[in-house]
Formats: sequence, structure tokens, C-alpha cells
Amino acid sequence: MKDKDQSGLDAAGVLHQTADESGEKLTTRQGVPVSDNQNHLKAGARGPMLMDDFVFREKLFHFDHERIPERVVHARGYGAHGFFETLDPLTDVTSAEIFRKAGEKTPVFVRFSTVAGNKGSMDLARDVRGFAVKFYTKEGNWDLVGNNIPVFFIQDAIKFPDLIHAAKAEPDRGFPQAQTAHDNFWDFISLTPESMHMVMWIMSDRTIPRSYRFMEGFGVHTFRFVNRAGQSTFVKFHWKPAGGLQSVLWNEAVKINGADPDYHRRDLWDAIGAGDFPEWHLGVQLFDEAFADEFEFDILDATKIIPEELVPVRIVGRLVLDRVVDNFFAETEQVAFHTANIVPGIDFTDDPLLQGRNFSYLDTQLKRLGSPNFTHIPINQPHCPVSHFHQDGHMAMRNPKGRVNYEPNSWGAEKGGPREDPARGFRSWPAAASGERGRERSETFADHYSQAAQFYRSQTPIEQAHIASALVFELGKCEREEIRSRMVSHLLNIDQDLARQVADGLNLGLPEPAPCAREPITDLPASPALSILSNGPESFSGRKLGLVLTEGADAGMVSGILDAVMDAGGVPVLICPRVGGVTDSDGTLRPADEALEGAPSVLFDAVAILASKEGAEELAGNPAMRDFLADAHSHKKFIAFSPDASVLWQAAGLPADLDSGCVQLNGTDDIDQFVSQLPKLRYWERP
Ligand code: HDE
Repeated sequence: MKDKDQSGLDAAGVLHQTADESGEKLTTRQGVPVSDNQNHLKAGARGPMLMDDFVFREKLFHFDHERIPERVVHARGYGAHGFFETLDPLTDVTSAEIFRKAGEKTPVFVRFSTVAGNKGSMDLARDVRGFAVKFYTKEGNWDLVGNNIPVFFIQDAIKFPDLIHAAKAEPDRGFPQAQTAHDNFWDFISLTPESMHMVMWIMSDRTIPRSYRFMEGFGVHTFRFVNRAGQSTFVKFHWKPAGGLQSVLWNEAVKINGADPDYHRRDLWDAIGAGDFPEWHLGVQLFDEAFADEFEFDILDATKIIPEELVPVRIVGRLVLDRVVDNFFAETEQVAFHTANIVPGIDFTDDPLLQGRNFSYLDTQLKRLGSPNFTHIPINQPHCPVSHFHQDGHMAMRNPKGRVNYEPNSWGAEKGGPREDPARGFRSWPAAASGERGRERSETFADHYSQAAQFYRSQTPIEQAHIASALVFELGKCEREEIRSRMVSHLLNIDQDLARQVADGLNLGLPEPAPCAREPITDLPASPALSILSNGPESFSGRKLGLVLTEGADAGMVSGILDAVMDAGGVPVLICPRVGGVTDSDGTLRPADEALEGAPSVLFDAVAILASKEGAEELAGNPAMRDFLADAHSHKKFIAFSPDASVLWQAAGLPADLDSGCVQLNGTDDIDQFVSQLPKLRYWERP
């Protein structure tokens, strides 16, 4: 990029141009042109360094300080820009500007993350995903700092450091990285019955999403809306992905982490780059004090949901991500979310988790970003006017102008600086607060199993089986048997069958059920909204087909399948034995997107293999191809193949009799038959 104005001088000869780090000439940070960026200043070509090499010292000094502390949780994340569009105004329940007018668009920045792993950990760890949204509204920044799971492990924020210590790497050995499959985590959890509902969610496929684009988000806590008349309504926030829900299988997750540790961030980057903008609907569950009083659970308890079947989710807007970051550090790393960033019309409740979060986020930003002036960093700056009397501090980019830096003052409206706005300034909802001071947990928080059981009952049998095997896997990694057994004692209060399966898988006898602080409610109705498989996509849109091609592949079939998949909204990825590509039967060069070795089938939602006779024989001898097919088959993917490619079945050790999820392409009708099945994503009937 060129300097905008080489001189930067105005008519009076005053320099106004600020450094924008985008000139053509290499300079120091002081703007001094650099003559040689390859060699430091020496006394003779083979001599010692000279101390007056300020160019070298400044360069190394800055490099030495490049790292800032990573987030203590949610360190690994990826962000993008976009907008929120109000579809259904909410003026009846909130005065928030953002919900005032249909069609109103508000800029947003969203950061998705895993929780436990460090910044360099892999994307497909079994973990909760953060779903943090910063709305740059006309009345200040509103941050909805949510997760992809609507409940949490603990009920009181004072337990958070213990939970996170237990989940992260064990302190003596510094591992395991980004996984909960170890003694410390399950020790803590098995001693914390309030976690049991969350345990069902984290052992489900919710924690191994196929893409950020295909997962839900939740504000988790009950918040408050306040309207212009000063009336309050409780609200829970939901993000619903337009592309439907989708997760990977555990065996895929393990392999994807090796094949592409950046699977989720690459997916977001690619989708936005291709103009296939990820989209979610914002839904709200609205309810009043009367509902709160009659609901079986406490609406302030973040380990509970309010089933959608009980309080429907009203869709009020849409979120579209349409721009990737220009600079990962400047935006994704430096963005600072805070639950206490709320705007007039939105307020907190006394949820004891939310109350604690309201302290933690500001505190952690100071440590991480190094100065209370992190609101001056562009990604954190509100897009509306900001005027106050805060001043100074490290890295202050802007200070109040003029003589007056206090309030009240008598300098008059013009010179005296900003004034309070009693009409529209933020006012806390005047909730009555009383009670004796004490460290207590409300009795209304005491039921830890009913909703865990409801969640389990709401899953399809396939999903229930995944929960059981995830528990067996995770607990199987615990060295101490009493921890495994203590967990099974909790499962007995959730579902007898599940407990038995897990005990069996762990080769354990059944323990006594854990004591219950309150007798569970056993007849809560199943909630279909909680299942991923019941809420999948309606089309193949945004999904990937891995298409393996060999030299001499049938040109008509290649074009036919590419067209059909793209018509279905899918993204075909051409995979060839070598990266340069192949020439099809018509002599057309088909450049490869990926070489076979680098594109295992776990990276795709469905696969197809179009091979000539010779090509198929060569593929049959390639271990990467045999794994490709065997994995696609065992992961229950839809598979299409040209007749010559049928030799691969035997090479991959697969049964000769094919189910209808495996389609031999003899003609274009077969392509249609194959593509029409793709929205189902997996052929679950395959054993
Ligand atoms: Fe957080 N959490 N959290 N959390 N959280 C942080 O703030 C904390 C909780 C969530 O992409 C930290 O800036 C406490 C629930 C997300 O930058 C920290 C408690 C939910 C992100 C913090 C919770 C979340 C964070 C670390 C228990 C879902 C990443 C870095 C009361 C509703 C935001 C930072 C991003 C990050 C504290 C529990 C979501 C330490 C004390 C529940 C998405 O302040």
C-alpha cells in the first residue's frame, strides 16, 4: 500500500499524518528509513556487534515483546466481522436501540473458541465452544458472551478457578493438553453433583461440532429486558444456525486434529472468503415473574434450561458474518469481551455465576492487554461517540481535550465537557435486594439430576450411544478406579441404562447411587430441540464433497457430479494422487485442490471416487486411499464411485455387498440418487 500523502503537511506546514505502517519504504518505528535489513552493524565483516545499531536493537526489542498473555480460558479462538439485522422489533419489552426497528443493521465482531486448550491447541478437542458476540450499537457496546451449550458446570462463580484448574493440564506434568479425559477433571466433576446436567451435554456430540457455522449459541444466564415504561421481562438468548446442526464423530475428531488442527478456523475463513456467509438467527425466550415462580427450577440457576417447548424461542434477528479479520492479533486476540458491557434496555439478574463473571472479565482484560486503555484498541472501540473524564494510563491514545477533567464543573456546556443524561442514561432495574449476608446456596438450586435425565431422554438412540461411549472413553483415561465408580454412582440418578452401559464399558460393578440433595423429577417430557440429529440441515449447503480423481477419469461423470453438488449448495474439493491434478478422459486438466496424502476423508461430509481402470489399480496400492475409503465407510458417509473404482472396496477391506449409502455411478441418474441423499449427511443405518 502507498503512503496516502507523502508529505502529510497542511497549508500551514504542520504535519498531520499519523503513522499507518503501510508505506513502501522500510523504516524503523520512529520512521527512519532502513538501508539494510539483512545484516547488523559490525566492526568489520567478521567482527562484533556495535552498540549503536539502533535498528537492530529496536527490531529485536519489539520482537521480544510480541507475545501477550493468552486468555486463561478460551485461549484458542477465531473471529470474524459481520452484522446483526433486526427482523422483529422488541420495543414492547426492551428500550435497547438495537431492537427498535426492523431492518436496522448493527456491526458485530464474533469470536468462537474452545475453553481448555492453549492458544496452539487443536480445534477439534472435545470441549465447550465459546460464542462471544460484540454488538457495536448506537448506545454503546453490548457483549453477549455465550457458549454453544446452554448450561454450565457450576452454580456459583467462586468455583470457576477450581473447575478450570481441574480441566486444564495437570500442574505437575503439564499435560494432557486440551482434554478433559484425565483424573483431575473427573475427580472434581464427580465431587460436584451440580455439574451433572452439563456432563450430559459435554459428553454429547455438541462438543465436537463439524463447524462453528453449524452449532447453536446460548447466552446461558437469564437476563432482563427493560422497556421505555420501565417494565422488566426475563430473557434467555439463543443463536440458531441457518445451516442446521452438525457434529463429527469422535473417531473423526481424533483424526481431523492430526490432519488439520485448524479445521474450524479454516472452515470459517474459507466459507466467508467464498461468499458463503455463515448465518444465525437470534431467538429470545421471554417470560415474567409469574412463570419464574411456577417453573420447577430456579431461573437464576445456570445449570438449568427452560425447554423451548415450554417457552418458545421468538426469532428477532439474524447475524451474518461477512468479513474475515485483516490481522489475527489486532482483532481476534485483542478483542475484549465483558459480560458487564450492556446497554440501556438490557440488564443483569442475580444469577450467581453472572454476578461473578461481571467482575472477572474486566479484571482479566487488564492483565492480558496491559492497560485500562484497551478500549482505545480499534476492535474494542465503540462505534458511537464516547465522552468521559477518564484519562492517562499506559498507551492512552486519546485524552479529554481542554482544561476540565472533572465533573461537576461550572465551565458551562461548551467548555465543561460531557454531562449526565437522566433520560436515556443506563439505569439499573430497581430490583429489591434484601437478606442476611452469608455464603449460601439457595435450596431452589438443589436438583442436580432431573434435567440431566431430560437431556439424555431427548436424544435419539444414536446420540445416546455416543454419550455412553464418550463417558467410557473419558473415564477409561482416569487412573483411579474410585473416580470412575463415583461418576457411575451419579449416572445411576440420571439413567439406569446409561449407568449400566458405562459400568460395563469400564468393567466395573454397579456402585450405590450418589445421594441426592433433592429427589429428582422423573417425568419431565423429552425436548426434541435438544437433539442435534433432529435439528440437522435441510440441504447439503455449505458442506464439502471430497472428490478423488485419477488420470483418465470419465469427463462426463466428473462434470456431472461437480454440477450436481454445486447445485445442491455443496463445495466440491478435487483430490488427486499428486497435487498438480489429472487429465480426464476428454483431455481436460483438472487441477487438484488437495493431494490425496493431505486430504483424508475425515475432512469431508461425503466422498466420491472417479477413477479409470488403471487409475483405480494404482489407487488400490495406495495406503492413503485405502484409509480414505475405509474411514468414509466406517464414519457412515455417503460414497459414490465409478464402476472401475469398485476394486478399491476389497483393497480397503470392506464388505462386497453395498448398502444404499454407497452408490455406483453408472449414469447420471445415479448421480442424482447420490446427491439427493446428501442432506442426511450420514447413512446411519450402516453398522
Ligand atoms: Fe467465561 N471467562 N467465565 N464463561 N468466557 C473468560 O475472559 C469466567 C462462563 C466465555 O472470545 C475470561 O477475556 C468466570 C460462562 C467466553 O474472548 C474470564 C466464569 C460462559 C469467553 C472468564 C465464566 C462463558 C470467556 C478469560 C464463571 C458462557 C471467551 C478471557 C462464573 C455463558 C471470550 C477473557 C473471548 C472468557 C471468566 C463462565 C463464556 C477469565 C469467572 C458460563 C465465550 O474472564
